[in-house]
Amino acid sequence: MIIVLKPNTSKEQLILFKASLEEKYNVTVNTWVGVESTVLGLIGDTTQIDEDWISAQEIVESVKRVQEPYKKANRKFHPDNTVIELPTGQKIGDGNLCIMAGPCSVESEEQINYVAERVKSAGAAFLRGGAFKPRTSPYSFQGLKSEGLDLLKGARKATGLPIVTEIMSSAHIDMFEGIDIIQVGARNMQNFELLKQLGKIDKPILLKRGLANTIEEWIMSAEYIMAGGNNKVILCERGIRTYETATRNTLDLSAVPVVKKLCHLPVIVDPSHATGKSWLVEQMSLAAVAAGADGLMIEVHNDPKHALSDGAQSLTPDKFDEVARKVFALKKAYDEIMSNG
Ligand SMILES: [Mn+2]
Repeated sequence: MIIVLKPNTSKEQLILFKASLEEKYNVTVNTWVGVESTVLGLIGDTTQIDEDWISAQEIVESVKRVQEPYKKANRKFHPDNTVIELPTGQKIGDGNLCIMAGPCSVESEEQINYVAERVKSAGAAFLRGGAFKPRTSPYSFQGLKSEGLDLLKGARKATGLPIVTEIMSSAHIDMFEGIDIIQVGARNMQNFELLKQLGKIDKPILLKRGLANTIEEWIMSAEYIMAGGNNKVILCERGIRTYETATRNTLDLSAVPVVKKLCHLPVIVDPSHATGKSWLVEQMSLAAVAAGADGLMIEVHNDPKHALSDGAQSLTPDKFDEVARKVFALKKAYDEIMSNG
C-alpha cells in the first residue's frame, strides 16, 4: 500500500503517523522523502488496513492499494485449487465438469421429482430448485418456501442427487440444515450479515456474482464467508447488467479465467440467468467449458411455457439431454487439447 503525504507535513507529524501505522496494523513502513512530497510504502499484510481511516488523516494526500484486499480467497497464499467435496462424494473443482440442473422454482412434488430424474439421467451431479424466490415484483410467485425445501429433500431421496437452493435471509439458516449446498443469489451477494452467518456453518456456499458487481467485490464477498471459517465457497458467474438489452444480462465469460487467476475457489457458470433465453443456453454452456469453468448451473423445466418463473430461459428435459451430451463431449476434447499444450 502506497500513501502520499501532503507537501506541508512536518517531520513530527510524519514520525507520529508512521508509529501509529506500525502499531495499529503491524506493518513495516518505508519512507521516501522527495522535493515536493513524502511517500510511504507499507509492507506486510495490508488486507486488514482501513483505507478510509488513512484517507481521513489530515496529512494524507492519497492512498493506493497495490495488493489485493483479500487474503483467504487469494491464490497467492493458496496456489492449489480448492476442491469441495460433499459428504456424499460429489466433488467440485477437481477437474471434472459439475452440472447443477433443475427448475427455477420448485412447483410441486410431481414436477421436482420428474425433473430430478431427467437431469440425473442426463448426467447432472446436483439438483437445483428455488424454494425462496427473490422476484423483482412483490406480486410474482415467491416460491413454496419451507414446503419447497421439503419437496427438494424428497427428490433427493428419490434420486440420490444432492440439492442446491437459495437462501434469502439469515433468519432462515436453521431451515437450511438439511440442504447440501446453500446458494446466495446475485441480489444478496453483498448482504454482509447473511455472508457472516454463512461463514459460521460447515456447508458449501454457492455465491453468485451480483448483477452490478466487480470481480474484486465478488471475491471480497467470498472472503466474508471464509473469514468466518467456512472455506467451502463456489463462485457462480451469472451475467452482469450492461447497456445491452438483447440478452437478460451480459455473460462475462472472461470472469472465469480472471477469477481463477486471482482466487483458488471453483467457478461455475449459469448461462440461463445470464442470457434469459433458452436458445442461447447450449452455446453459452459450451463457451463456459472452453473458458475453463468447473461447472454449470442450468435451469430445466418439465413444461417451460407454464413455468411459474423463468420459463423463457428454461430448457426442456429433452433439450437438456442434448446440451449435457454436447458439453461433456466438449469437456473431454478440451481436457485433451489442454493437456497436449
Ligand atoms: Mn431462475
